Amino acid sequence: MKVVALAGGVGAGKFLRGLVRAVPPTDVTAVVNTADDMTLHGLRICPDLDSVTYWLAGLADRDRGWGRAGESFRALEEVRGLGGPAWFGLGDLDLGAHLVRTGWLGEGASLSEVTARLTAALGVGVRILPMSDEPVATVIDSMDDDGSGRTDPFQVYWVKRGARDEVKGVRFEGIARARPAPGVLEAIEAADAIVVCPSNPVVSVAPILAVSGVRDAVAARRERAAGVSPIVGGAPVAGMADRLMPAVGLEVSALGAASAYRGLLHGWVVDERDADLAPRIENVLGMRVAVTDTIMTDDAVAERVATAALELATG
Ligand code: FO1
Repeated sequence: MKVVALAGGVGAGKFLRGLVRAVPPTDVTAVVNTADDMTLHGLRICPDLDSVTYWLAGLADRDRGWGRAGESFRALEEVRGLGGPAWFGLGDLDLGAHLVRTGWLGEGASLSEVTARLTAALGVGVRILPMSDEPVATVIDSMDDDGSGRTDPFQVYWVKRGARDEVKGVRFEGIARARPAPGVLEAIEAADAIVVCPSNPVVSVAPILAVSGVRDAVAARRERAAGVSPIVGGAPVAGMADRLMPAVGLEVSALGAASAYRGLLHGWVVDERDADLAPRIENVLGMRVAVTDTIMTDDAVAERVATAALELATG
């Protein structure tokens, strides 16, 4: 069964570890958000591509969610001591990927080619595709504590400023010029199942869908498409979706997250704690709902979540 997963960072990484227990890894294509990417110290950093890669390679730090297990931060401390920007936690092992990626991009390789080489080197069987080879940057328009308007790149809003600013709007700079990376549309068209990972609907999945042709390609396969709620009991399992969803008119609930995919998905997996929302999701949004434990504390739980999503997508 050929499966396409639309993926952000941590939630997607955990989910994909379960998905590859339910179907062979070589049957899975993950289309990953790149709008969180940034350049720092001259290095191209792709947090969601790296999170998904590290989780699937068995190298992720399970507790922290992002970055590598067994990581050290000696280079970062040196940067701090030298007076450089040290607000973004680049670990020593993680830096290896950024160095190699930046070098290959500088030699003219596309982000897709670089990603294929990195994932092969780390033994990842899933085909991991960036949503686009062209750069797209999420920009957050917000209001700070003293009422002044601000505009920040996503990682500055989230990591440097700790998501403390009141979000007024979310934009994806460069999206109009971004074409789907090679293989993205073809994979969606050929998929037996399309699954939206439990990722942030506003800054992880929305940019993927906003790449030219992707939303239409998914909508055309709606009967084969299902998603997993990243919101459980009215709060995100990880990340800052609760700060961002209201800014784009979405309620912070499993229903609100589902409504981001109105007309796109046939099924929606919610946590047991949100079982009471199932009738409204079915009646208002026309989606079939599966209820299960979606807190992916280990790969066995993630496999059950993935199986529920696959059943909805193919049933
Ligand atoms: N998240 C943090 O909260 N603090 C960090 O210092 C940080 C560093 C970092 C380095 C590499 C990387 O791939 C991800 C990193 N993240 C960090 C996670 C990242 O900011 C976001 O969680 C994702 O972009 C959202 O999917």
